[in-house]
Amino acid sequence: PIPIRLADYRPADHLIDRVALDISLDAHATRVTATLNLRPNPAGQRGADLVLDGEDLTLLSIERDGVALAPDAYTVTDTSLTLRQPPAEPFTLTIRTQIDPTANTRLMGLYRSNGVYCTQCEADGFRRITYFLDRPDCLAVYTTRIEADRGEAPVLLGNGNPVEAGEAGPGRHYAVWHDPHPKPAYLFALVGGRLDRLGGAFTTRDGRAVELGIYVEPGKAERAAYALDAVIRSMAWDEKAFGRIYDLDVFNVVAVSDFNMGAMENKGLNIFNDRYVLASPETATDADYAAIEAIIAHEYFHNWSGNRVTCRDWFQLCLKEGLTVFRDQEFSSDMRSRAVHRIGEVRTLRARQFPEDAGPLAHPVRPQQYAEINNFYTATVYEKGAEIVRMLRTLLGAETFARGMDRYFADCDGTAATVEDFLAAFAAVSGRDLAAFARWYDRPGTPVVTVAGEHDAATGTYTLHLRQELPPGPARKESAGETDAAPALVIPVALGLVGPQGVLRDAVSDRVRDGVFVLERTTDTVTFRNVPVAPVVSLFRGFSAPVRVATEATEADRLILLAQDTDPFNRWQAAQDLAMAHLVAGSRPESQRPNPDGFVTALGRFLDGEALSDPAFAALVLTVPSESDIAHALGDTIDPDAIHQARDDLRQSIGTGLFARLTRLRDDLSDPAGTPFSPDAASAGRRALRNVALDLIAAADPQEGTARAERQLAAATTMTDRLAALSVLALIPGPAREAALTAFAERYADEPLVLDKWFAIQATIPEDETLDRVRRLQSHPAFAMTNPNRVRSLVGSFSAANPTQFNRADGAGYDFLAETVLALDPTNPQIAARLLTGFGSWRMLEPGRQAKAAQSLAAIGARPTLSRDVSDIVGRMRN
Ligand code: BAL
Ligand code: ZN
Repeated sequence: PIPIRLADYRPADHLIDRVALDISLDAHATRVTATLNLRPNPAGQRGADLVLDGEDLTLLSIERDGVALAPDAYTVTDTSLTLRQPPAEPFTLTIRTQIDPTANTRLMGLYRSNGVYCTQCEADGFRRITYFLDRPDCLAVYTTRIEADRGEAPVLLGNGNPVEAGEAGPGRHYAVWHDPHPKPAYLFALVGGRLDRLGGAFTTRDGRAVELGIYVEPGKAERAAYALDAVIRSMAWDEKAFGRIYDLDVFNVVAVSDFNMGAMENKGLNIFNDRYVLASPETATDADYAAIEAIIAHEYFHNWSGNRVTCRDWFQLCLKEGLTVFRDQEFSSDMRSRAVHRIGEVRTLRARQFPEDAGPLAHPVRPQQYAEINNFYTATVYEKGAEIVRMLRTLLGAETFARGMDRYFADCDGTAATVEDFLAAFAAVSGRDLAAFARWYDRPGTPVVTVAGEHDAATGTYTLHLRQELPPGPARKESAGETDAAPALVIPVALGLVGPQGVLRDAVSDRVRDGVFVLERTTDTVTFRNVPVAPVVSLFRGFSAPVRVATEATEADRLILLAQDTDPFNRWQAAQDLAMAHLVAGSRPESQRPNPDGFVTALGRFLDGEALSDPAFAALVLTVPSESDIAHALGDTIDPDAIHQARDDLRQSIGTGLFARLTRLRDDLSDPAGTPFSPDAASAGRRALRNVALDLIAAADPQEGTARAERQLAAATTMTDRLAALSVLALIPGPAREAALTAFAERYADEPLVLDKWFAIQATIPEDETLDRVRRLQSHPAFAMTNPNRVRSLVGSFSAANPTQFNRADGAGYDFLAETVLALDPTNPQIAARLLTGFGSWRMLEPGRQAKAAQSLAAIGARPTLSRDVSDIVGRMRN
């Protein structure tokens, strides 16, 4: 595919001020009449042809200012409609097209999900509805008339506010929606179908009464209660935290079951993957509730960061996504425990973004080029993009940052903006030059910060030497033209000194302000005074920058941080580092396995001291790093079986060493009979800790673990407890596991979202038979290749979360993924391409597995009819 480059951006040659759409829904022959008010763009090229985007459309007619166009006045191709020599004055085009929503398996544009008509237009789906300037810098005011069979689609929803509704001939009805806020086409949406509604209300700070509606599959309205509550809390929070007020009379959320993404922020009409709306104690885990809260908030917050201020072009995707992730993280932190949430954010970043940044798909937060934009909805754009915003706040301070946000929204409201516009707002309010900071947007790869310290007892000083560098690898290749001598990044290092008795509060340095040192050169030095004894340095508190840290810290140093640091993130990090030292050594065949007793004893002390005061935090401290984290700590010639074994061994050591404590903890944390369910963070934390304890008990004693898990499964009143027990059983081969899996499937035969969990648990069993099991499950009646959630649960879990089996030494796991990608590509290339990213870390593997992975990638690459989505990923993966 030919790449599109940021450097080639130029404004459109025409503008569309107003759009009137008349859409008559039909399962196979939906008719769309689009009336576009066009004019030449003063910033564009004078006299240029008008080139509209279009894809999979049947053109029925086209008129200019009410007069049918002569056939030689325009040209239609598979991807465009070109009007030659358009007028130099404003004019109107009326274009009638026909589309087939039932045949739309790509789930982009207008399609049907379980019989419900719905749309997905980001990034470039609107061109599958009508011919249009389908680019984010083309902002128009939309009025949409939707007509449908009343029986088939009693509910008709559009963007903006409802204007009128009525009969439209025998059996048919219509609704008109008007959105007064100019928007790009990617924010267009409509829904038509049989849906139940859970209604609510919110009054904005400026007195606007907003009608809220959550629309779901008939019979499931009560499962939307948590989502509705999250909408109300999001609206209130955005007013208070960011001064952002909602700007329409209605706000609707619709849950559909076939959806490529998690959700979509269409103006006034958010459309969601149903897994991020529907929740009940019987069907949803605590993690599901937290995800619903976060994603409802995320899509709502886009109303300002994305919709009112949108992106000039798709290279600026992080402008709305990174910022909105930052905003939803702050919301969730305020709703829950900030420290626990921060650890979760960093775990996600390390699990998804660090590997991406270290592999063949590495790209800057703001890419310089793309072949297929749908492949850039990545952890780098979202999660690392959020970290950049967070660093900006750390550097400027909360108060200046808040003024900068206000300035950004004020200056850019109603525009399609750039990263430069965003930074300009903060430069204006702070008087700071942010040019060096801006390098974060353009530099791929995770920087490594190496830190060494020396204590001088005679002067009572402690000096830290810091060095930043970009590790060699794909990221360097991607940062075009940059070399080892690339200018430094601006890295906020939140830090403090700690001793065996606690934080050394008297230690000060002129270069540390509010606990933060700013590393803006390749190397630098910081000296603390008033340090009578050799301290331990607590670095990157709260994970103040998305970097890897290399230090000479010893086990003793880390034990001090775990016990004494005041920063909860770094206490957790110390436990992770202690575990990782064992896991890395244990994963290397030649190395001596260190004795974990000191670490296990420290965990025991930690549990005795505070497990019950903050169970959610304790659960995280007890969770050993994932196999993927260990692989990335090792860096190369990875043997996934050795990693798995090392992790099992450490879990077993912890379980054995703390057995009595863990069983007691489970008793202490059990809920008295009749305790009502609450999804709040404190209750979820108690469940999390008792289930981590169960996992470790089972690791130490599988028989005891089986018995306890079976009892928990029988008595559980929440999906969290039931699924945790099933996950424990899934790791222990034998009849108990198979019986439990069968019973679970029978109980939830009519609950597709719950069966997704059941698919995922089985796909991640680390045993040789799992691939056969996954293949068998592909024929299960509840599985469907047409449904993205099912594919992600079964195939995605196997490739992304089962390292030993996906990376089988015989290459069968790779072959399976390649087959599935090729099977899916013709119908849903977006999901096929996403699955293919399961190969993202293939170059880190030992040579035998690398060769097998290369063969599978070559087999995909050899298919002559690949979609742009898949061919882009496979090309970069093999490059
Ligand atoms: N804009 C795509 C879905 C999301 O990030 O909100
Ligand atoms: Zn988003």
